[in-house]
Amino acid sequence: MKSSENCSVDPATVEMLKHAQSQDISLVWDRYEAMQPQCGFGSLGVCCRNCTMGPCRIDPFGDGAQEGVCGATADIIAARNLARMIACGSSAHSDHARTVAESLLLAAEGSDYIVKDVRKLRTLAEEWDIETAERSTEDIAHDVAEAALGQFGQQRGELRFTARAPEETQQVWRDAGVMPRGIDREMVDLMHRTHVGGDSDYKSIMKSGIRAALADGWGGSMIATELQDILFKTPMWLRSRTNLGVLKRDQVNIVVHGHEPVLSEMLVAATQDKELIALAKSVGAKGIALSGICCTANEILMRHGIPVAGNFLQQELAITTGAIESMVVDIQCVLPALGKLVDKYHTKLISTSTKANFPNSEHIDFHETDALNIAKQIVRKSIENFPNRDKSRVMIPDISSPLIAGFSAENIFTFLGGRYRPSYRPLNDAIITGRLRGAAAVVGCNNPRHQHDSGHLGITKELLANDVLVLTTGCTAIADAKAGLLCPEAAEKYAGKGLQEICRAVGIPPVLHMGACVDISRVLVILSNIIAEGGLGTRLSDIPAAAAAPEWMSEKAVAIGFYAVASGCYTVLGEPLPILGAPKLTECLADEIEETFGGKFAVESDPIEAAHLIIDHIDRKRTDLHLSGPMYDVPYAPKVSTEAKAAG
Ligand code: XCC
Ligand code: SF4
Repeated sequence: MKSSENCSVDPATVEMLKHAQSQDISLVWDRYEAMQPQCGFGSLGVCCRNCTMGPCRIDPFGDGAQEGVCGATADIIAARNLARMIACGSSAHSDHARTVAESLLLAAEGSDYIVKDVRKLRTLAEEWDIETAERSTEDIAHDVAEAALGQFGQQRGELRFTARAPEETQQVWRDAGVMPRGIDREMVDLMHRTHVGGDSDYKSIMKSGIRAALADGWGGSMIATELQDILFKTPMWLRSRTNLGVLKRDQVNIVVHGHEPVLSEMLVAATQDKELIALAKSVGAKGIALSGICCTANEILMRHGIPVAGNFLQQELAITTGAIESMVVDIQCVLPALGKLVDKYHTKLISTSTKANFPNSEHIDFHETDALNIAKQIVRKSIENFPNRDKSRVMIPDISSPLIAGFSAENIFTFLGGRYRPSYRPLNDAIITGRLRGAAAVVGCNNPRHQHDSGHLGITKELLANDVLVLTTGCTAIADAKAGLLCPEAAEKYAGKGLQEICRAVGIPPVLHMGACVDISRVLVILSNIIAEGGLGTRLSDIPAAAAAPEWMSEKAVAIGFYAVASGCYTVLGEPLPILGAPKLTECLADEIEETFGGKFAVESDPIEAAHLIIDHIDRKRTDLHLSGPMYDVPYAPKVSTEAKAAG
């Protein structure tokens, strides 16, 4: 394997990598290396196995076959493959949303779940024309849940939340024929048309792909965010810590990993149960320590301040600390490799989703109807496992960082607007005057192809230095938190003068943690609010803003990229989409698509260069809006560039 320092810029990860190497434990980085060289046809997107006349592959050098047995060209094959990635990614977010909607329905009928944010429930009910006057919370929750569930099977019309977008952006979608009708419908449409002998025009395949992606961003993901806020409360800014050092030497460590907060929320409650804490003490532990990995960690961080043990590439390392009694997983981004790994430790891998079993996992089916009892059962099992911990093998890096999280479309303005002026006006004014150059959403995964966290940190620091406010979610947010970027002090260290002034005046960090990846829907709402506030154009694509996913790897990230682009966002990827063997499709997504939607994709693996693509884009948008340049111009290549470059 590469040296530990080449694998990651995170000191805790480097320390644990060395530890794992000394124990002869193979990790995701080793498997990545063993997989080299990876298939070139697959990377370029020109391999098809959609029927058994194939598999077929197109020779990218033009010497061999230029069409599949059915006659499909590179552009058709790559478009179909990409479309299927979008379908899967959108389905993941949306099926998660379905579970939340079902849980809200249970809350209405009386269960362990209760509506914690009644105000948000009522606001959403009014938005959806559901009667609220003189009705009980349960009745309203029932109707909202049913209406949300209706969005999945809706056959005609437009998804409800698309009405949140500026009118002109909605019209762009209607004119382009990509306005999503129903969530499930768009996924089926996309799968159907990619069947052998189906849609054989890469442009119309992409059109359907965009519709499915919009059904994620303005459908599934937004439903998940909104209903989770209603059920578990809208986040409020809070402090916590992150990195493997949050694991406790003397307590029962339970780590949740995956995505759906319907489970992790109940575990938060169960780990606070007095009887269970007493039980933990009876087996010699000082208490029960809950922490998380990946997006489910972000969910309970945002609402309860539960510490985050790490991001995607740290899931195996967490187990190699030897200090985890149970890793409780649901679905998405859980490496099947965990099965083999837990065999070497006392750690129990507990799978809980009806949709996902894992090798070597003990399955405890999580029924929303008996949620708290099941959560308690999981906690009890974890406690009973504490005496099996081999203390001589425990190795927890003494590294963790403080952070502030809990930003939402509702509370960002109480920060940026000041407590007494609840509007987006001050945010818009900050951009209009150029104190803020613009905003960028930096999001996404980790990928062993890239030095862990270096893409996130490199691009984010460079944006900050150039007075770009950064919004973040998912594994990027955890990377930023580990590096101290989610603290107000980070503004002094990394931000340009204008952004510093804003951060100082309102006491915010220069990077705002908006939650899990489904919560990128919060960014869509914020952008819509910015347009509604006025002065920054009439379409989402007018805003001096952009997006980046420096270390993305998942199909969910593809879906997000597409709804971002279709929502007018210039989106810079650190890793190309698997389409480079398809010249026309590549041209379409990197250029032509902008004319219709105002957004397009760019690929740049160097984080500093990527940041400057975004900054240039923001400046172009400022010019288009006839705004002045940034208030304080930053000379190119400030101090962080060299630092990050050296690290890369
Ligand atoms: Fe998964 Fe959501 Fe990616 Fe992290 S960022 S690796 S998708 S956990 Ni969403
Ligand atoms: Fe080959 Fe066409 Fe079948 Fe794909 S659909 S495997 S390109 S014959």
